[in-house]
Amino acid sequence: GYSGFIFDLDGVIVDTAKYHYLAWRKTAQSLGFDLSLAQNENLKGVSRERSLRLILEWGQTQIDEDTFKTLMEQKNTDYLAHIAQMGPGDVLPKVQETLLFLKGAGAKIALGSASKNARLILDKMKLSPLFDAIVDGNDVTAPKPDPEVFLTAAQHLGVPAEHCVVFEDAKAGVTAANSGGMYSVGIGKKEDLGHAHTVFRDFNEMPQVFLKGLMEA
Ligand code: B16
Ligand code: MG
Repeated sequence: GYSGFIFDLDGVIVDTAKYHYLAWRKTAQSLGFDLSLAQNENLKGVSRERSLRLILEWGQTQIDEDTFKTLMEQKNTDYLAHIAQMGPGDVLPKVQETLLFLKGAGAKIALGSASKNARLILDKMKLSPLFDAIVDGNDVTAPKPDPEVFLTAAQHLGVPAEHCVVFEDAKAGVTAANSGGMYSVGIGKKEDLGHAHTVFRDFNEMPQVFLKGLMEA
């Protein structure tokens, strides 16, 4: 059965995807173009640096390395200003219950996030103590869709990849989980996450028997 459960952060545990979008949109607008929600879908789970490279490509804009660094810093400052307002009440519905249920059943739990702000956010949500391992954007070199972040998380848990389940809201994250040989659960729309093994809109829609089934599989 599956005994390792790896959670993405942004868009799975907290709805920070909207803040990433607001901050990147501001970046794009400062350069004279806009960033659509559809484009933003392709930024989910993507590292900060790669996100800015994509945005510049879409806006057909070239900048020097110094400006690139400044824009990344500015984006993070704007993003953190949104995050500053958040607290435990912003944990998405049924996430805490799911974590407690899995823990109670003896499963191991990890965070597998591309974000360099992951530890800060998990602390703010008062969820850090529930995690047996935390792997984030500071710990890996190859960003999603490379499976490194999830493989490292599995390693820290001491659970083989093929006994791990990954919860992901991002296309790139589902791809990463699949290529790591894990069971992928998409959190979001089937249209975006059709390559996941299973998709639920959110944790409210995920019955406990589904999790039990995975553990007993
Ligand atoms: P940061 P996840 C990802 O987190 C976000 O989905 C993505 O939009 C963001 O660009 C990336 O983290 C880097 O975040 O700028 O905070 O280092 O979904 O993998 O938890
Ligand atoms: Mg995400």
